[in-house]
Amino acid sequence: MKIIRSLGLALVLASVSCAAQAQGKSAPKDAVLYFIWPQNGAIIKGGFWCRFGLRNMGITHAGDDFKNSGHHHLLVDVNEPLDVNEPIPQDKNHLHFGAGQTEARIELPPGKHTLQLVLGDAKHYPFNPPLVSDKITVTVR
Ligand SMILES: [Cu+2]
Repeated sequence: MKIIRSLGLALVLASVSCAAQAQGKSAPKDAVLYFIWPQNGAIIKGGFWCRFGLRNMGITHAGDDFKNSGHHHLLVDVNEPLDVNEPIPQDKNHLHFGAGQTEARIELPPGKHTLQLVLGDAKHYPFNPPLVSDKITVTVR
């Protein structure tokens, strides 16, 4: 009886650790993701160079599985929260920079837009908890 009970516990523990692995890796506690440019509230004419800042972690190509590193993603006008159990979507609102870019030329229609950076791992999963920048608002004239 005792053996069966502890076997059951072992199975529970095994499935818990599997679930933890399916989610993103954890980023270093002192990692910071931020916008170098633009700044919150910026008023921009036409296209602009968006510059991505990252402290205490490294930038790699998508697919390169190195410790404490990842690649940038820019979320444009995204309001839904990120799901750490799913890869970051790939569409016109979720831009991937899998070649290790740290800046990008961005063209947006006139009006207010929100921008947010998210670091993704080799397989495009957010870290867990997600490493994100502040969400900033810019106005394109
Ligand atoms: Cu990606």
